[in-house]
Amino acid sequence: MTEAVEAIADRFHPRERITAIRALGSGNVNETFLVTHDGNAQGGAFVLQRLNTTVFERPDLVMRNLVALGDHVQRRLASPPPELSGRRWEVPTVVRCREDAHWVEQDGQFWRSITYIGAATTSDVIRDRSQAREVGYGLGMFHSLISDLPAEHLADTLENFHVTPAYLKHFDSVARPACPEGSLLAQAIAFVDGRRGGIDVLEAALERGELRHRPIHGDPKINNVMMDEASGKAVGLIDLDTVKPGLVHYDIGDCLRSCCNPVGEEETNLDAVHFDLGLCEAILDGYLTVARGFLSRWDLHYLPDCIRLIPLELGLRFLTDHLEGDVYFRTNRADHNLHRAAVQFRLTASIEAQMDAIRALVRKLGADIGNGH
Ligand code: GN1
Ligand code: MG
Repeated sequence: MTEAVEAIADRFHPRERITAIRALGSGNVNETFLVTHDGNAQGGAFVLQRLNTTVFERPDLVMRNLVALGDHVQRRLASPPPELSGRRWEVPTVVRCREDAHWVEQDGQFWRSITYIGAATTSDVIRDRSQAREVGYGLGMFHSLISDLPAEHLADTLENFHVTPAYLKHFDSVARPACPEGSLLAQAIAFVDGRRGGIDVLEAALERGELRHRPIHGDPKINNVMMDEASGKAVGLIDLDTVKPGLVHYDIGDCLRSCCNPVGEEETNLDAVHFDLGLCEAILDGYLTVARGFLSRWDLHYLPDCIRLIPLELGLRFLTDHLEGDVYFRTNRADHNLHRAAVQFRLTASIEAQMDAIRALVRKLGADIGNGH
């Protein structure tokens, strides 16, 4: 590990007691490390992260949200909901640096530390339906525990995050190079152009008052749900920088687009990409065991739309970043973002082909939801 990272870690924990620092996870935005140490009563480990301040322009507000969220959930866990009985639930919280500040700013970089959830793991692709059900439960529990955190207690740290029409507007403002007909780029652009109508479906529903903002996670993809190593049960959601007010639909769509493509979002063989309806059913079923109580009929009505919209949106975000020269998502090869976009568009097409079945599934699972709302 570089001397620079060691020096930062030392601001949080005395260097001589640190036993190892290694890269952690596969995030596309921040840089994350696991620091292990001995020499204090708990021993253990913490997560050290360099926040991408090009993406998060107000890291101080990200930290404020993290503290507000942590405090709120700790209060809720003092009398845990019945669905949590027999389970553990963990919330990553801010670890202050040795000078007692919430973060360290050095050489124009923003570093912070959060607690590490032990005896739990994440995976990049889903194994089976029982794991899918747990992922759904995890998202439902997360939503349930923050459902009474007043949205105005959370700052909007990423303006227009998951507002699909805003991403389309941005895409339209970016120069498009001439590209050979039939090329991957030409196909990707044509895919977006063919789907402009209805791209505002969720925002229009919000505007009409059919949907409303609540606190959301913002990025509940499969590898942000931690599973207990022994029991395989969901124990918490990590990567809380995108927690802010939004539509729960963004989260549900994001979770499903990430989990129901069994080959994962980095797949290079496009023909292997598809949306697995069985996994979708397991996730929604797990989600609804907890979320049933706070969803309305309108929430339910727009679920099929968000399942289609969020992969389309992510594809559009990857494609725009490709056209802009990879300024947002971290890449490790030329055309990486273009391939990522192509994966999301294949997934969108697979969802579109199964739309009737998805609507029927949502109707079946939500038959008794929101009566009286
Ligand atoms: C980014 O950095 P990471 O991997 O946690 C992105 C998400 C995307 C995801 C796709 C702040 O998340 O919105 O869904 O990549 N996060 C941000 O892998 O833009
Ligand atoms: Mg993230």
